[in-house]
Amino acid sequence: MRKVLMSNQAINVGVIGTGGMGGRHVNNLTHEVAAAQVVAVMDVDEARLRTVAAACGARHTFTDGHALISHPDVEAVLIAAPDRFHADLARACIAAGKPVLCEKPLATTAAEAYNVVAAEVAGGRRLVQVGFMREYDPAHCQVKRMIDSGALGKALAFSGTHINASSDPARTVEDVISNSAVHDIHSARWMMGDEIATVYTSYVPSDPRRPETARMVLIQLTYSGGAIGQIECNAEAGYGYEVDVKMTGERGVVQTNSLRSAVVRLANQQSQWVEEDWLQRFDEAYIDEVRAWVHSLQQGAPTGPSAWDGYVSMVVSDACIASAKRGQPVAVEIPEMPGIYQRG
Ligand code: ISE
Repeated sequence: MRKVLMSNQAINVGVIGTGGMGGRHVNNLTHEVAAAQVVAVMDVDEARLRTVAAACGARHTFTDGHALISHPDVEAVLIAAPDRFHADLARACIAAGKPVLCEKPLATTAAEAYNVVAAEVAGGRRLVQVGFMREYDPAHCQVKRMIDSGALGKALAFSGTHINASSDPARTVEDVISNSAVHDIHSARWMMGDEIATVYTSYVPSDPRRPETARMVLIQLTYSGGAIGQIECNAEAGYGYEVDVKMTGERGVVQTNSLRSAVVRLANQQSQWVEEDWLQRFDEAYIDEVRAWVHSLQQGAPTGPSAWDGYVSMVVSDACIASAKRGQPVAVEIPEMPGIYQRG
């Protein structure tokens, strides 16, 4: 493997965006990954930027992402800016020859995501990893190992449930699919080890007078190899956050259980804590994701979810949005995967 960074030394990371997600990554890189140090942070909120820089000891602060990417002290970049900036910043990292962990979605449309893939392919080596952190969640990994072991027989169906507590203001159908359900789309491909062939999306608007909004989205899938699947994405459940997957094989079923806390029985009631958001539910996954990313860079190049995965998830996301608008099933057309993305 051609090395992106020739180093057994700590890798100097620059983090773009220090809000909820970026702030968590800064914290994890600083306290949980011995092989990394955050040397630069960028945010347009200058007060937050100063607080985060002081807390992690970053020596450089920027209010412009491109300035951070081109700074010579920055060896690798983590992008946690708003979705609409992802593709442009990821391409800047590729142009600078710097590895990048880009939060999902890689772009807000498949066409934009393809530009990232094209830039990476032109450079002839992988630099981009996309933040599909569920690949690092212990329970998801167990499901994947079990299905890949063949013990359950051939996989027949995927089912994903994605419950978000609330959204204010109401979200658009596009946003619920491209920002939230995109995780489930990636899980559906990853778990099944097959591509999605058709999608059929139905949804309930958040405000019945505004059909462009969505609170509940249901996506039915068919796969190229004949399996089927479904994704339920609730943007406004009102009670908490849950993500689960279930795989049905010929001989059995394997599924995660989002409710990780102890079960309490009291006063003729049984109860369990439901987590509030993804930062709670995927706390371990986010740590393992950045650890694995930094380790992969020390070994040569990123090995986690690729720009290709980021692109294909957006092709499927665009098809889901088109299906929601037309009220009809839509076929998913995926071009041939370029050689640099072969895993293993
Ligand atoms: C958010 O951006 C995430 O990435 C979370 O994992 C997801 O559950 C949530 O729906 C998204 O808005």
